[in-house]
Amino acid sequence: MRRVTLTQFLIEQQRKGLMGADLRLLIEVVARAVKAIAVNVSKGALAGVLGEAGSDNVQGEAQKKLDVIANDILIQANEWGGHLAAMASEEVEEIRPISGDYPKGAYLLLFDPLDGSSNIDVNISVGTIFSVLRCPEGVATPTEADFMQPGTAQVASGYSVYGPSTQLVLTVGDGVHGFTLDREMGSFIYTHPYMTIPEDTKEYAINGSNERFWEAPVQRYVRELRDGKEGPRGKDFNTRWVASMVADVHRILTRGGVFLYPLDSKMKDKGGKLRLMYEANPMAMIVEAAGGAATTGRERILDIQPTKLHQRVPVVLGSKNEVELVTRYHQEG
Ligand code: FBP
Repeated sequence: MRRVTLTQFLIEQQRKGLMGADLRLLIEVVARAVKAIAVNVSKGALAGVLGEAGSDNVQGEAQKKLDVIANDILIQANEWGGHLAAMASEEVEEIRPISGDYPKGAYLLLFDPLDGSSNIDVNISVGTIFSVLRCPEGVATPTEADFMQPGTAQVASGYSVYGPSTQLVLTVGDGVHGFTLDREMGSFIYTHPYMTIPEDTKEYAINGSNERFWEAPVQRYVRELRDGKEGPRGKDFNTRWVASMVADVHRILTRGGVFLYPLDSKMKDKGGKLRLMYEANPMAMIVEAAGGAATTGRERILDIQPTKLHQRVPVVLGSKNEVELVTRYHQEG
């Protein structure tokens, strides 16, 4: 089989008129940063990159050394790249306009440099998530307000998984495509064309230890999954929870499933656990492009009008029929 690299795939997308040269080059810059992060993640203790960085991020969470390393790699690569007007990161409070030393571009980039931080030191898959928006016409120096665009305005999104192999999954609007890093060549090879999510599934992912904090519709939904064949669902379900959203979503892209990080009474005042702009929105774009669905339990995630850069939302995504059932249970109250 002819091996197609990420560069060749993107050039073919451009020839089909699905993207311009600047978006193609931006995605290539992000992919190069992902390769550099993969090297650091895979070195682990050998490079002394495990453990805490000794600082907190804007969310008040203790930063891991690799959170900081991944963040620096993405900022340096994209600052120099020339395709952005500004960027925003889970690890940094304010947006970061491209400084005057570098050429500016037409896009805004948001990213979670290292998703699944709680798994870094225990050698379980982690990843990077990114979302691309257009910078509003005529805006030379973007502000946070220019980033406040609904998920439907994304022109591209993707994630990488640093696991047994390093994979990159992305969409520019024409299906979802997966690439595997060939470490010898140093290139991403096109291995998973048009990834799709089956409408039905027997597998769910949720942090069950939060059950007593969940709202009634989610308690009902999960109880019925557990009751299996003997219950109203009439079939048995299995459960998986990696606690790295990228790994749980990648499993769903690969074999179906439903992922829930619902609103619970512990974080009601925060609005949820996962962040809208650089976790929920990019994953929702990918899941919908693969034939799945993504809601908060109450509304379509991609339709949410953002108000704050680091706002959080409840997330229910994956196999369409399960997501619709959870959403119906919320409507039934
Ligand atoms: P970060 O690691 O980027 O902060 O992401 C949040 C996250 O780790 C998700 O990847 C994952 O789905 C969730 O939190 C796990 O939460 P919990 O520790 O409650 O299981």
